[in-house]
Amino acid sequence: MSTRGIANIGVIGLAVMGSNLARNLASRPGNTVAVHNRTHARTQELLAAHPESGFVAAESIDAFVASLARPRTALIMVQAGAGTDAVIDQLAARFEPGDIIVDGGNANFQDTIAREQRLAHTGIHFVGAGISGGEEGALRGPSIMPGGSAESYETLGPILSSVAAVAEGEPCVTHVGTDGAGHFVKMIHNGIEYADMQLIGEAYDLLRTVGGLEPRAIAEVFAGWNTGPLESYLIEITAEVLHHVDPATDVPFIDVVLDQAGSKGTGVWTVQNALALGVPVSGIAEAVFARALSAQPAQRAAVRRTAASRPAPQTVGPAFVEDVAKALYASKVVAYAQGFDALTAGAEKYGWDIDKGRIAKIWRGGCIIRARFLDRIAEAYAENPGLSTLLEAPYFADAVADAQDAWRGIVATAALSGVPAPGFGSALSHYDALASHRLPAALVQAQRDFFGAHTYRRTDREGTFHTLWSGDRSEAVVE
Ligand code: NBP
Repeated sequence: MSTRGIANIGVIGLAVMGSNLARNLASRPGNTVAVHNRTHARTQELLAAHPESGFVAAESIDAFVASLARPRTALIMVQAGAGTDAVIDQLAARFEPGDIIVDGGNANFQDTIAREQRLAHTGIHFVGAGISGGEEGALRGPSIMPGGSAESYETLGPILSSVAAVAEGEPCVTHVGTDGAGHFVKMIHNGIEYADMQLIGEAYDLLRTVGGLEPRAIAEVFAGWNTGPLESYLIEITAEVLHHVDPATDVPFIDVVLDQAGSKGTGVWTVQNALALGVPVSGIAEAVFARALSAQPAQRAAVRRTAASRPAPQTVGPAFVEDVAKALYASKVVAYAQGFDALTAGAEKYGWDIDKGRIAKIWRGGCIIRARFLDRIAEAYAENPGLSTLLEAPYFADAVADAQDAWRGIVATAALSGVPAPGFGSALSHYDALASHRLPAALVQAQRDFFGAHTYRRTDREGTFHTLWSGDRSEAVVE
């Protein structure tokens, strides 16, 4: 039987993500899936393991392209970077105007913008699609954040909707914006994920070090939290991790894991871009720095040796666990508010029409930060799409106000007990800075004028001014 033009979607790159997505696609009615991998043995393994998928396998790139129906639609799931470029070039040499190349890997959105521009003259649509949920998500339903042209989404939308996770009856996929918007939104998702994980880590540390709870008891606390407003995938898996006992040593698994965290770089990208955009994503930055600090064993050992006596953990009362929950919730509100601020700034800079309420909705299922909480964010933007910050939405304003006493108490307790809580602390400072009537930025601006004649504006009249600091200290109107 000829396989010419029979597949409505093709997947290139059949490592764990590509093969799981291909299987997911093949399991949905209406899809016929072509598959190709540089090393053909991998394709053969997939076919042998999953004959039920009815894949159209292609050993060569020419056969792969020939097996696709028009407009040809190919999803690239290869290693980000040079591998992706190599495959794009292979496809672009064979595709025709109107065909669609989708990069579902973890590309930097700037690379996606450049790749789209590179292909623009060919009439081939290039779509960068953020895909979150890891290998399990790829197989069972990820959250998908495609960018690219609106025209390509007409073909792509139904295909991606068929495999995406479903939350409250809606597929977790939407056309998030043009060119690199998909990978930008995925980057921000990952940044928020970093912040959320750090905050959960700090809650665990406080419960253990100050609260005196053992991992199993903390697991129960997290399992309980997972039935309330903190309900989320990350809280759920934290309970499971803390329950787990290392089979080799019979001690809590958490105690045999080296306390040095790694990363693949998307948190760093988020912070770098937010810095360039002038958006204070301090929760994400603290999370990235906390991982970096953890991976400095020599410094840690040196300061452990030289540090003066360490404070004893504070004595805490029966409300401690509940207070930690409140501090966690309030800090999380700030971290998400910061992430959505970065989305707003990116959309403005790159000209994307990003619907933040829709983004909150497609993050409710399939992805790592999926949570009940995102419903609240979607509701907040539905009520007022022009929110200047999530912190002004009535629901979040009330939630943070309710948590405030506990939050301050926990940050103070952490400091007095010598427990590092950079996420909780910076989130509280962010909130307090926004809520302050007057900030010491006035002093900073005056200092800038003193040493660099950087000028200042006044509270009592319009204009730009400079004080003649090294002269008679009279004030000059600059403009
Ligand atoms: P890997 O990132 O491990 O990449 C392996 C695949 O890339 C293999 O199919 C390999 O072919 C292919 N490949 C390479 Br390497 N260089 C190539 C080239 N020059 N030409 C053609 N193919 C090439 O796979 P993965 O972990 O499945 O991830 C795929 C993408 O999805 C990545 O961008 C990743 O960042 C992203 N992602 C991963 C996750 C996750 O949880 N793992 C989650 C979300 C997104 P070969 O078999 O011939 O070596």
